[in-house]
Amino acid sequence: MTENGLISLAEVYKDYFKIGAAVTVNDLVRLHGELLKKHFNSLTAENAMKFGEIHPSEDRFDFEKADKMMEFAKSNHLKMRGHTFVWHNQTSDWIFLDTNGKEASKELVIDRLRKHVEVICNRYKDIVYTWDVVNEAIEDKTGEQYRDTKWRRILGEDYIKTVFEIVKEQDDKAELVYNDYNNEQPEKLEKTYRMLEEMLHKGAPIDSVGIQAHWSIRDSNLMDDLKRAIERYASLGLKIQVTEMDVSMFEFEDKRKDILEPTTEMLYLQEQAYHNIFSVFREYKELVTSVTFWGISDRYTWKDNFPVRGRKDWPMLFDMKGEKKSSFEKIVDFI
Ligand code: HXH
Repeated sequence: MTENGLISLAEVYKDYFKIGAAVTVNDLVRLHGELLKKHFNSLTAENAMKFGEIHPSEDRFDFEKADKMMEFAKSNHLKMRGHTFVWHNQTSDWIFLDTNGKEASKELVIDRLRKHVEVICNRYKDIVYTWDVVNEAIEDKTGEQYRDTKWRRILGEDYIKTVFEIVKEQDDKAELVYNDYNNEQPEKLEKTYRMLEEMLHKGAPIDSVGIQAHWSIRDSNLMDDLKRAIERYASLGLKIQVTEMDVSMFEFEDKRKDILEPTTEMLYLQEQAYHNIFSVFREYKELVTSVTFWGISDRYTWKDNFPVRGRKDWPMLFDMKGEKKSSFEKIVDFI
């Protein structure tokens, strides 16, 4: 830890954008707790504020984990990103069912969603500066524009607008975000652009696009795609948040399980990637309002189980011991 002595990432970037990390409650103590306090000024609950976790049945909320995060954030001068209200995963089924176990009506689902948002916003809006209002609504496996989800089936075509309006009613100060992955890639970028343009035209209070940024060390075209995406979203008057960044040692198609520690080449490619990506973020600092990592150190990351279950990955800026990697040095070496 002493080695991490002087430089604070959040401090280095204080005139650029917030620097965040996704956390579980276990990250609030010991090594990760210290790293959070030192290097970050924004915090996202990796799971604790997802619908299924925080509102498991109609009459029961489970605030325990999210409250611990809020307390940590308050005591240590961090703000929080709220993640996430409407998503097709990790959502409780009760919201879509009526008392007979049949699909609930639009009115009932809207009424329940409004109550959910009201409770969550009232509890957390002092510390939450931005909400991922809708997560991953664009279809990317077929030619369809929208992902076929229960939300869309029940609430109808304009449900994204409806949901943003509901959140806006409860918190008119926060930055409201549409969040997705691969939305810097040309095809998904165009689908997303069309959706946002239409929703904004209809009056949806969308402030920003969340680029999840689950990337890898060998993403060709990433810098060009990223710049194009930022400019294209900005042309709609939107800001950008980088919401879930990690730079995997493995391309998506690479399913190898025999690599037990990162090779020299991997570490080199990773530091180049981080260097280039952060140069782009800095270039667009007027548009980018936050950059959040989906984890803290290589000690624990969701990439250890995705896309290959049980395969260790090393996508973060801090290593297995919590020490700064060369990737860290590369993103602070501009000062
Ligand atoms: C994010 N999804 C979520 O926003 C976050 O809440 C979660 O904790 C982790 C990551 C990323 C994601 C999206 C789709 C997906 C996997 C991860 O499913 C795929 C399946 C096959 C191929 C590509 C994506």
